[in-house]
Amino acid sequence: MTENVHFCQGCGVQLQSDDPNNKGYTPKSDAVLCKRCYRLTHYGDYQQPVTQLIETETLLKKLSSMDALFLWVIDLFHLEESMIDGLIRHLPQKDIIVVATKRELLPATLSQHKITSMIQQRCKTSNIVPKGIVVVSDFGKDGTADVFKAMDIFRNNRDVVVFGVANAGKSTLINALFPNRLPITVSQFPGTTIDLIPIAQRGYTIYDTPGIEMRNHFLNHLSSDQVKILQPKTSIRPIVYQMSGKQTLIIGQSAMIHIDIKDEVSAVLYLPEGVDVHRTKSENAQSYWDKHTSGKVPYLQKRVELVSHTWKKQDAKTDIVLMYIGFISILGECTIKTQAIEPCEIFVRKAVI
Ligand SMILES: Nc1nc2c(ncn2[C@@H]2O[C@H](COP(=O)(O)OP(=O)(O)OP(=O)(O)O)[C@@H](O)[C@H]2O)c(=O)[nH]1
Ligand SMILES: [Mg+2]
Repeated sequence: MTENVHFCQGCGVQLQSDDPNNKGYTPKSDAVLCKRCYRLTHYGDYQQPVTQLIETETLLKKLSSMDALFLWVIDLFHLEESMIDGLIRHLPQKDIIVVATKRELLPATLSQHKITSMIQQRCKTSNIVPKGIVVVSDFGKDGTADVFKAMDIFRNNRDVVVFGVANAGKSTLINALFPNRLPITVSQFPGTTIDLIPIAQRGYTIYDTPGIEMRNHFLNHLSSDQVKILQPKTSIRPIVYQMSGKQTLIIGQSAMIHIDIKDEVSAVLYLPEGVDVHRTKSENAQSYWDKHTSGKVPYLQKRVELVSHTWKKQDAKTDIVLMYIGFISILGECTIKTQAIEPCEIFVRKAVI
């Protein structure tokens, strides 16, 4: 006789009562949530999964074998971080709808048209041609009707797979689409959903999936208070600096951005409130970094080496992206050198706003 196998409705893991230190543990035989999801939901107590249950390659292979409509969830504030290396190679010939979440974090003045063309442009760079783009906002309070409309048009009797990088807002979106069922566990940390969660709906199944590419995620190096700061719930207020000469922006205890300016530059900072920013003359940057950045957000518990990079500024308006933190738009002629702690990745792109 085979034992009944049950799966956690919060994260998708197989439930077990044998090993308290392993995934899926629950002391109760009739539980619907594993202990981790239970504690996370009721006490906000997050325990990182020991290892990713499904490797990214294996997950993408599994997804590619499914005959389904694919909803690719991207985080609008972290557009670059939402990209998946070789997506088209992994999911060739699939019907993909982009669902962009967290719209309310970007300025309200940014038009819907601008947002969709910004996504289209970015997809084009990666040779991705989505069937449609839907923008949702405010934890799915706005835009879910458009998601249903897109599914109705493109589903063609197939199931639906919701996928994307860790923390993009996949599970939050599904909870907003189906508010009357037991919610899937969501959290500010990447790696919350750890296996596929099938949800049977109106004659088809919609699958939540674990986040892709979450190894060495910057947020996993930070305290939960800092992660909360970096996961804002309301609009980011851009801050503008007019700069000239050789100036440095110091971001927490994570990065220094040295800007050598020809005439004048305006820098617009799209960073969550609570991220510590200090502006100084470049000649004073190192001594400020050494003496005053301890405990400035974001920071790691231990000091680590800085990685330096010099960037060629090719566009009139350029964004310096600090992965999982935010971005800084630079308008004007200058050269940019960055120094950042190892898990904080930086790169430069053509400005998106
Ligand atoms: N501001 C804002 N935050 C959101 C929105 N949707 C999700 N979030 C936040 O994003 C974080 C991740 O949400 P999840 O739904 O757990 O993301 P996920 O893609 O399922 O993450 P994994 O399961 O780890 O892959 C949480 O802190 C959410 O509160 C949104 O529309 N706006
Ligand atoms: Mg999830």
